[in-house]
Amino acid sequence: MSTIELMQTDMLCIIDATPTFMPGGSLPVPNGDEILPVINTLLPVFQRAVAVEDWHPKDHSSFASNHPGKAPFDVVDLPYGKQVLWPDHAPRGTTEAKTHEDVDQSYIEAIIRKGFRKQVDSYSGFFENDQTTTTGLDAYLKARGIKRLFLVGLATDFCVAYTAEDATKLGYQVFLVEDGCRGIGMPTSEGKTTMDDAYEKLKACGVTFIQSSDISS
Ligand code: VGL
Ligand code: ZN
Repeated sequence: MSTIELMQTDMLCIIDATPTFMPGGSLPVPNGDEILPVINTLLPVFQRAVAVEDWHPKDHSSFASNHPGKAPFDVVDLPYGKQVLWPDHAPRGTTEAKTHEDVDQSYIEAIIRKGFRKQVDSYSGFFENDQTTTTGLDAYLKARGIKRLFLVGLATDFCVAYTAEDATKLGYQVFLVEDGCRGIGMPTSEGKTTMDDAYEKLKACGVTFIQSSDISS
């Protein structure tokens, strides 16, 4: 990848860079905190970002604790489809659910919160897992004339991947900044993981994988 020159119509999207998904948090992504210096290097280059935050009520249907007899990482059928059950995480209104305090907040122009309706989870920053209810992020970005999205955050194979896929469907050109993301990597079929599946899916959608050093400062 040659150097990418930024334009006025570019946006850095920070997905779930919150303590709940970092070591010491409720649903830690391995080495999730390593994205923080990468984000802080990119923020002054972009001069702007939107942040997306998981923002769950205590009785959220994605929590295994709300499904008697089920354990975290079990999969259940909910009215809108299959849902992985998670440990309780991202308690709304708390420091754990807010973008990590080490991220320079001064460049964040909008925060979109998701997963706050009890019945429906939301991995994507654009649509809840019913794939119908919007979060408002697309309307915001379109109103701002944004055409290219550069994604960083957690977890690569869940919220970042779902956001990236929806973004391509909504007509954005999407770049996934690999060193600004970390994944969970749950085993799936035939020795593969959710990371392999996410990469396969995103390549097919036309997402471009880059390093933060590919972006011209
Ligand atoms: C996420 C699982 C549950 C994520 C959020 O941010 O990738 N993963 N909720
Ligand atoms: Zn969640």
